[in-house]
Amino acid sequence: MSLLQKRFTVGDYLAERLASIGIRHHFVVPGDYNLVLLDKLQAHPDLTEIGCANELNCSLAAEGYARANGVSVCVVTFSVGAISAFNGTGSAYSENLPLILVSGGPNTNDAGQHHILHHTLGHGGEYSYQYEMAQKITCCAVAIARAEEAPRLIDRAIRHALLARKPCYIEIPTNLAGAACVRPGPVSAVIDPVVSDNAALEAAGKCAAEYLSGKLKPVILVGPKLRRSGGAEAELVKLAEAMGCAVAVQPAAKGMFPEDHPQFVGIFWGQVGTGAADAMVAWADALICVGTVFNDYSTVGWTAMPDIPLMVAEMDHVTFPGAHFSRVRMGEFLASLSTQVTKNDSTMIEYGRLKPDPVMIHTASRNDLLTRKEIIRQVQAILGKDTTLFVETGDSWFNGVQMTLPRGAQFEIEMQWGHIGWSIPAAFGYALRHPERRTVVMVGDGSFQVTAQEVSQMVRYKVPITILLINNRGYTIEVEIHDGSYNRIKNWNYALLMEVFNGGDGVAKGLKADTAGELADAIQVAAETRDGPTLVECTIDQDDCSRELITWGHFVAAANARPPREGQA
Ligand code: DPX
Ligand code: MG
Repeated sequence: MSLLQKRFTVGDYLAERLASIGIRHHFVVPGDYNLVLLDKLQAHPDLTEIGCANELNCSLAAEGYARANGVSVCVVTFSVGAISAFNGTGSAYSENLPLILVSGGPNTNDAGQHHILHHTLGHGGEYSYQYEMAQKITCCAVAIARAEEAPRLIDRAIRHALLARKPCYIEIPTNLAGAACVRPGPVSAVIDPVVSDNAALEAAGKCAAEYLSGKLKPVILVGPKLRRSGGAEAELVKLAEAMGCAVAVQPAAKGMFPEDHPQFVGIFWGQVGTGAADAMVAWADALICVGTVFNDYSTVGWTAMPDIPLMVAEMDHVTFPGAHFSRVRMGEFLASLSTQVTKNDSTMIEYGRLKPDPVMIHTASRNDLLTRKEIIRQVQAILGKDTTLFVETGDSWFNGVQMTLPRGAQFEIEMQWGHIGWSIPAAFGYALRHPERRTVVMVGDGSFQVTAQEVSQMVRYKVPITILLINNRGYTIEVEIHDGSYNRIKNWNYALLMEVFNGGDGVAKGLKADTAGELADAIQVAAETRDGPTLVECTIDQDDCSRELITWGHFVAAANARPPREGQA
């Protein structure tokens, strides 16, 4: 029977829409409220189902997939599943990723009959709480109550998510997934972008000229929303080259401006940044901020907040001191600005003077006990144009940010949400979409324990991720912010865990590196293992943490400890 002759259902409608917007893998955990829906998604020839170990991991795997693919989907069951998946949905919201969270829901007859249902809070007939919760953490939440409404609501949620670069929520009752439904119209109605308003674009350009006029030391500061805004990276390089000025990059945007570009002056992260970024931003008399996020972490506890009037280009608007322009697309704005600016290399001349000398890197001998610095040295050596480096919350942030990315290398970090354990499922989701790249994860022992089960899906789907698990026996970043016995954790035999996950038919490798030579050998094994993950437990001393982490920790602790202002306590 051809697809056209087949009876079409709500589940088929969703499947068709997901496939047509570019979804190739859908992440799922089954439950009786979503089983019919899963059958429909499975039946679509362009969709591959990826089972996850739990819904937290499922949502974080989808979060990582959205980083690679631009959009993702996570399908879970009611409450017991969805409420766990809200965490990864929150990550997608704060990291600006369109993740489509789909939850099965109770049979439509049950609400009216005031039934008490399993997987619910137990109030007879009151099941809207999940939809109401989802409204807070998505840009558009829809709960389908009648099959006839499904096309309109599904299209509305997906379009909102794609335009806002935020997650959306779609609830489909268990008895509607298989209900008859019309077929979808052209996908352009859902995916076509909104273009700039010409008058606003022109006015913003004039305002930019005014902002830059007379400025001798303009600097560009790149933030993580540059990539999330979709396709403005090339325009940014064009603008930078037209201006000839210094370009500094926020830590969460590392890699969004090429680090081998002569105008790259380092990661702007206050006292823990790289190159001469901090000095250049402090010296600037005009700062063009592109997709920047100034939060307590990126400003090192508010100590690195630029204090001059800013020009801020966002995904769909631009603001200046004293003026705001809505519906100005970032890419279009940067492109038009690059045609009107004049070249001024004064900041690059200054950078030439401030630029730190290259550091002499000590190479450890094979038998030397492993150190954090030696791990960085060895990881730096494997970064190539096809590598994507995931760095987990913890000292891995600071170690990763210190590295130099060769052209083409990608860097993924979750600095706004900062959920420990994110990197394992997120790297899994990412690598499924980018099998041609080498995905490397740097993750601490504490983070790994949160989502370790998802390594078993890497084994199951034969995904060759290299996991460098840095075992410093505890929550070291927390030690630096505020120490207590709660920062110690139970040690595991991490390498042996891979045998558990292999379960007789997997081929993943688990290795332990106590010395520099053992790490070099393990990295070699990881490079040769193409049909499953390699986990390398890198043991380091408990006190072996970066200078940057300690410095940053002190400032963040001070920001956390500010006493309530008068009248607040
Ligand atoms: C916590 C953090 O071992 O890394 O390098 O030892 O710090 P380091 P680990 O992975 O430990 C991580 C730990 C406990 N943060 O130091 S960063 C609080 C926290 C969080 N996310 C969630 N729960 C607690 N960030 C989900
Ligand atoms: Mg640790």
